[in-house]
Formats: sequence, structure tokens, C-alpha cells
Amino acid sequence: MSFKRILLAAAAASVLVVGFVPMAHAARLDAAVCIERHDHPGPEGRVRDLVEAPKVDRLQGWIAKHPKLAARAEAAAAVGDTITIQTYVHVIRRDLTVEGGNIPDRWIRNQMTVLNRSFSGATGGAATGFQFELAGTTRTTNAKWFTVFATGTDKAMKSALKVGGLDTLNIYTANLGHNLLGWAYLAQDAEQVGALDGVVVHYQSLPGGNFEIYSEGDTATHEVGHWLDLFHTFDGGCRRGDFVDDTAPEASPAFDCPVGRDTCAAAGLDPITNFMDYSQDSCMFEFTPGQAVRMQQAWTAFRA
Ligand SMILES: [Ca+2]
Ligand SMILES: [Ca+2]
Ligand SMILES: [Zn+2]
Repeated sequence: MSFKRILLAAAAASVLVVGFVPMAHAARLDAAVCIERHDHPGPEGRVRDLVEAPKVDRLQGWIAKHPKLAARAEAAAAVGDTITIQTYVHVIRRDLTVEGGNIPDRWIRNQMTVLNRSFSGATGGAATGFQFELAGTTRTTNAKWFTVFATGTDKAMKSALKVGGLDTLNIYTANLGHNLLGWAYLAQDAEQVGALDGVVVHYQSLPGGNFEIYSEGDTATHEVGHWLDLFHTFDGGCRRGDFVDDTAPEASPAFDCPVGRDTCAAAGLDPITNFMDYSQDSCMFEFTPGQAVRMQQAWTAFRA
């Protein structure tokens, strides 16, 4: 289960030096992935997240069991019916400065705009049928939660702050540490992980932040993609893929913006412009129609 792996990673990371974290993560993926991730984790050495595809995709099981509901969700994706997801943003800060995590409301509004543009197809991809409405913002001063990954306080933070049920999106902003941009739990694990369900992003990844190539708000878009059950485009490598037909298979994550990259013999260049790759924010701008279908089906299966 992906959530177990995240917990494992969190436990391991507390005793590992920063540079080793991507390697520890990569070690659980294909051996071929290891080298590239370790050698080239992006110019700032940042890692998008710690979400990994589970060995068994529960969504496939659900589709087999519920063909009519699955077909209905697929049709909804095609006609662009809109589901508006109530979204709470929880700002964790060390103090009242922006550097201390106390990000301005403007950043949060701009992040919501980025989410809505990304998921509506306005940036170039498919209209997914999902929109997001800011239902509330909380601000919490807690130095331990601020470095949530390093201090292993994910559960305490979320248990105290999480609002709503499976259909409510909770986004936490903090100073993740260990070069992480964010993490999320898959829709198919949401019920099982309970309070942990939600999206955590580095506060500097929001539009206005100082992460340069990772400060256009696409970390949240990527994590919300996971929250709606998308895997990485490189998960499953060349052979199994990401359970989405219209994303070309990819052997390993792409960093920066390697135009023309082609790591799998199967037709199609690597989907480096997809929100679910690891490329820089300015390079990723689309979800595919197949990802829209998967998200709609996962919504019906696990969140609606
Ligand atoms: Ca694919
Ligand atoms: Ca190819
Ligand atoms: Zn990811």
C-alpha cells in the first residue's frame, strides 16, 4: 500500500541525511530509475513527492465490479460535467513572517486559480470536470508541524486540522524539509488512511514562493492529481505503465524540461508536459482525457 510506504519513508528519512532521501525512495522503484533520480534530482535537488503506485490498482478492481458506474463516470468526463470540490487550506507557520510559513492570502487565491485552470484544461490539457472552491483557510503556529516531514508530525497535524469527509480536499502548507515539494494519499487509500488523507505542499511551491522553477503552484496540481488517484506517468515503467492509455509509457521521472525525451520503445515521446511527471512547473501543463476518465471513476469509486 502506498500509505505504508510513505510512513516507512518518513521513518527512514528522520535518520538519513538529505541527499540520501531520493536514493532511498528510488531504491523501492525499478533499479533503472535509481541512477537517474540520484544523479539528477532537479537543479535545486528537490523531489516532487513520495507517492508510489501500489502493486495492485484497486481502481481496476472497482471498474470490473461496477461496469455501469464506471461507464457513467467515463461519460461524465467526456461531456465535462463539473464537480466542485470544497477545499480547505491549512497554513502551518513557525512565526508570523512569510519565511516562517505565514504565506499571504494572495498566494492561496493564486494557488486556487492555478488548480482551477489546470483541471479545466485552460493551460492546454483536457478538461477534467473538477473545480475547486476555497471553503476556508486556517493558520496554525506550530514549529514542530512546520517541519512536518522532519518531525514526523503528519498525523498529529492532520488529526487536529482536517475538515470534512472523503470528498473534501485538505491542503496543508509547511516547510517539508528533506528537499520534498509535497506528498499526498491516493483516492483508493483514502478511507483506509483516515485522517491522513489530504495533500501537503511546501509553502514556497505556491505561486509567489521562492523555489523558482517549482513556484508556479503545480506541486499542488500534481498532488491533487494523486488525491484523485492518478499515478505518476513513469510509474510502472515501460512495461506496465500508469493505467492510463493516452499517456505514453516512460521509464523514469523527467526533471527540468527535457524536450524530445524518449525512454520507452513504445510509441510516443515521454509525457514530460504532463502534471504527473517530475518536470519543472513551466514544463508541465496538462492532464490527458484518459487521466480525466480515471479521476472521474476514482471520484465515484472512492470519494463521492
Ligand atoms: Ca500510460
Ligand atoms: Ca516512447
Ligand atoms: Zn507525485
